[in-house]
Amino acid sequence: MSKKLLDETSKFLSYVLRHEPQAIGLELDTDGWADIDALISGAARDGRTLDRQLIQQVVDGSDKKRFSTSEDSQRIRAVQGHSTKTVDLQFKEKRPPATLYHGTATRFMASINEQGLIAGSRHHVHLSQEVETASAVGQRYGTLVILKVAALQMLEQGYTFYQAENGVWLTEQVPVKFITTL
Ligand code: HQG
Repeated sequence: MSKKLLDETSKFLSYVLRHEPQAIGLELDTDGWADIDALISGAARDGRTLDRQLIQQVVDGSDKKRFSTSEDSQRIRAVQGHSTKTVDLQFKEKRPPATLYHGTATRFMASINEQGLIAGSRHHVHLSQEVETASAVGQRYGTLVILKVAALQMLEQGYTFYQAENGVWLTEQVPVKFITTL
């Protein structure tokens, strides 16, 4: 299986399982689960050949563990990162470490300095425990800026944090007063 095919398939799965399931006539339940046979036939109508082996390799090989399959191997979902309104994942609340990191780009900073971090089209602001992960995320958008978020202080002031099963930290928003630049 070529890396290119695995990367392309991972991007496709992110697209349909997080954002636009309707693009291939796929139904997700509120927990984000899609039937794997329906995913394969929906993708085929879109001219994309998927099979269970390829899907499983993407699930197992995903550096960020973006996807999971059900115990009976009949269903698949993205574990976080959704924008589609049909999905409402019930994340467990969790006490965050003192500091979490968010990677972004210089071009967003004027707006972030005014509004804080907002979820945008996704359901949450995404934060990470490691600077390296935040760097990789921020670099996708331009010249990197790493922001430090005073997560524990936020918790103490009533904000809620969740952790997805792949370790990504989530919160609804981060007001300016809790943000510093690394
Ligand atoms: C920025 C990756 C202007 C924010 C990662 C980011 C993550 C603002 C962009 C996941 C803003 C949104 C998500 C404000 C935030 N004004 N810009 N007030 N507040 N922004 O892609 O966090 O590889 O929706 O800094 O691991 O970059 O896809 O979010 O630059 O978990 O699996 O608006 O994507 O996972 O971009 O990345 P995104 P993100 P995957």
